[in-house]
Amino acid sequence: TGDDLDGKPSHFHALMMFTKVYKSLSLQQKFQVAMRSMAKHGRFLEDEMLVLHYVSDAGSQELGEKMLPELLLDATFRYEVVFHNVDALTEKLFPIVEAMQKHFSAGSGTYYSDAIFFLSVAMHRIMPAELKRIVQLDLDLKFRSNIRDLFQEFNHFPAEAVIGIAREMQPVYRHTFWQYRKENPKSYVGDPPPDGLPGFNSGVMLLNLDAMRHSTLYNQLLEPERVARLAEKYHFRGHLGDQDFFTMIGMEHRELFYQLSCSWNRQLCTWWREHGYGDVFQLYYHCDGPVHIYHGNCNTPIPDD
Ligand code: UPG
Repeated sequence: TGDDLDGKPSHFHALMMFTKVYKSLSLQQKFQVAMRSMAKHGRFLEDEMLVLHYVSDAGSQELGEKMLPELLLDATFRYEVVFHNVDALTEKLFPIVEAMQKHFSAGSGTYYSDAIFFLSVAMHRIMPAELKRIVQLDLDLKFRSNIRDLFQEFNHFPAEAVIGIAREMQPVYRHTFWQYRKENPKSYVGDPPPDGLPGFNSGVMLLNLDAMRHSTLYNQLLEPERVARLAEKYHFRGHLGDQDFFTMIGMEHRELFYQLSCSWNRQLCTWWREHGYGDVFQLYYHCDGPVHIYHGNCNTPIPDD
């Protein structure tokens, strides 16, 4: 995995969280849509391989192994499937992310099992060094373009960037940063695009693991004191895990993030339109251009093309 042929990566790694799927018909349906559309639009060169990583429990792995051959029947490319045990990963992850969990998790306590929602944050310390780049995807996606083109976005990262991620398309962080915005009325934090900083959405993420390993700044930001200091500065209290962490450090250090186009993560959830933000909603929700990936977040139905 992660090998180079003449400096050209021949293996393309994609990872999805895949837990409790065996007991949720809704997740199974999302999985089918995501994998069928990925297979349908995926094009790779002959010597290339798409490596599909799933973070699973035993029951979901068994189901995944049974369903995948059929879902990928139309694939014209070579692929390989790797299952990672969620408990084994959680054990490695917990000590690294334990301190930040209280700032970015629902509820009051720090739950061991919530650590996995921060996998992307410390993936560079969990995965073997040979793995240089990986794309992390939610299950509630529908591809309308070749996933190989998504990997090409790694080539546009500026020197200091470690993660490629699209903006959040609802005013959720306008809400989260309410107090900071009141104290700093001239700040762009939580404002809509094109000039504002609306935060990030974690449904589609390009993780340059090599760059994450080598970035002194990024690794400093994982230290509990640094996280606590920033959370205090921004009065930040969230419940969306990695997405909250990246949003918060992105307000302070934009150079760490390559802004992926909204067409690679066209989120469809409209929850905040009905919950106090109808007046500004469209400013956030708007996205120009052809959609490469639909993201049916908060269980929003995805259009049939
Ligand atoms: N997942 C599982 N098992 C579960 C629940 C979730 O494997 O029981 C995985 C799955 O890959 C899923 C992902 O986790 O796609 C995210 O969970 P999901 O239920 O899709 O999150 P939502 O709460 O609907 O979405 C919020 C945001 C969304 C963001 C996501 C991840 O709306 O934009 O990408 O959280 O933080």
